[in-house]
Amino acid sequence: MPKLTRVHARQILDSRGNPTIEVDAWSDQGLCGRAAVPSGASTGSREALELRDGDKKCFQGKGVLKAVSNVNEVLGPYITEEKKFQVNDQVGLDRAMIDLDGTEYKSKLGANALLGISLAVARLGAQTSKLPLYKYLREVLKCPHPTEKYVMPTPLMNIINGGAHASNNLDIQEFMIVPCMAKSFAENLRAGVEVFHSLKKVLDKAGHSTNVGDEGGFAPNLKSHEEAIESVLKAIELAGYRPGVDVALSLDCAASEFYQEKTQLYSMQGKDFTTEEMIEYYSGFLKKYPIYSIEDGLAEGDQKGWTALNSRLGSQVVLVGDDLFVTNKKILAHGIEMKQANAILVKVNQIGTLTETFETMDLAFRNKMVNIVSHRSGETSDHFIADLAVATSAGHIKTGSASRSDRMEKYNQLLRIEEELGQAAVYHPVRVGRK
Ligand code: 2PG
Ligand code: MG
Repeated sequence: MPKLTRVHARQILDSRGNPTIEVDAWSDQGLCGRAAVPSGASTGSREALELRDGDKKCFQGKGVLKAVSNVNEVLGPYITEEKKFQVNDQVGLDRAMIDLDGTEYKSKLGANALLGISLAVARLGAQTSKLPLYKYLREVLKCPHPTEKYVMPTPLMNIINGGAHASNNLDIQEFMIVPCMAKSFAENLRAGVEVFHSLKKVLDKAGHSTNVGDEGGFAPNLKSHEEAIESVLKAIELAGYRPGVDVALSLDCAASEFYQEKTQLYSMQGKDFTTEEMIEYYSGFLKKYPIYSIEDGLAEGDQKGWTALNSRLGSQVVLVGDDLFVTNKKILAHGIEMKQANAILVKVNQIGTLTETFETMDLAFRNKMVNIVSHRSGETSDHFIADLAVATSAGHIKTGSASRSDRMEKYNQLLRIEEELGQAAVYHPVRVGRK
């Protein structure tokens, strides 16, 4: 088996024009795997550390040259010394990097440094095995997967952007659609794209801006969250689909962003809400709208609130922990014990290695939780997560709207994979159909 002989990192720019890290990993056969690291805006406080230089004179403090040098001068020499790793020894490699860093949140060397290597080596392994990445992740690295056959993910497409992703007045960060017609990924994607274009017409007609936010969704100033939801429902109908049957709705509230730790109140749409009132607010939404999932409906610090939310609404809707679980196995285990949610958002850079991502997903699958593989609001053209979603039969991918190449790259990769797989099944969300 070929050995890992060299890794090299460089600073590149992401979809927001912020620096990020890209890594090349080489084998002794001369093959090279490459990966780039994404970056969030509404981050959970317990995410693994994204190491930034902090030099205000350079990229306003957002440079990643320290992380680059940690790859080139520290991690790289250590993991390639005496060619000690075979290119497919992902677990050995990831563990060695975690041990070398030695901190709980990868704060010494930076999760961005570790993740760049981890993903680049997985790509190198796939090349060496002459397998497409999704097959390599499943067949060689034995990633967790709840179904024997490959299942194409159903997309969650963020077509109205608010919160930290846009400069508008919407506190809820993401108004998403879930095209779920169970025919094929390509058909679902087409429906999503058609709804996106119809939404442009709906917003235009109502005199709203159709500029887009960080994830390629529209970012209009609207009267209320209800107006956002109703605009999306109109767009679904205008595109010729049935809301709640062909295309459902999904929200990412990113509520940590508008939670006041001190008062334990949520400040939203010009009002303050207690946890109980927030739960009531969502319960009202579920009565009125065909909502499939609610992500980060409460803040990560509102630990008991999550248990109350899940006990009240968990049988009606998919409740997704993003900032709450930060793709961390230990934190997820605690959440499972507390019965806090029935779904998890999976973001590779929240935890910092592929091996740990697999461990977290495995725990979630074993507890029958819905898994949603997700992009970050700051992305690159790297489409690793598309392969990850298929390899793990995750069921869902959340990777933005139907514009901006950084988002479309992931959808396009899924089209390629579906073509290659032939008649692959597509995930059908069981709860959709209820209005
Ligand atoms: C989220 C993500 C991705 P960010 O909150 O789910 O949509 O946003 O990357 O800014 O954390
Ligand atoms: Mg989120």
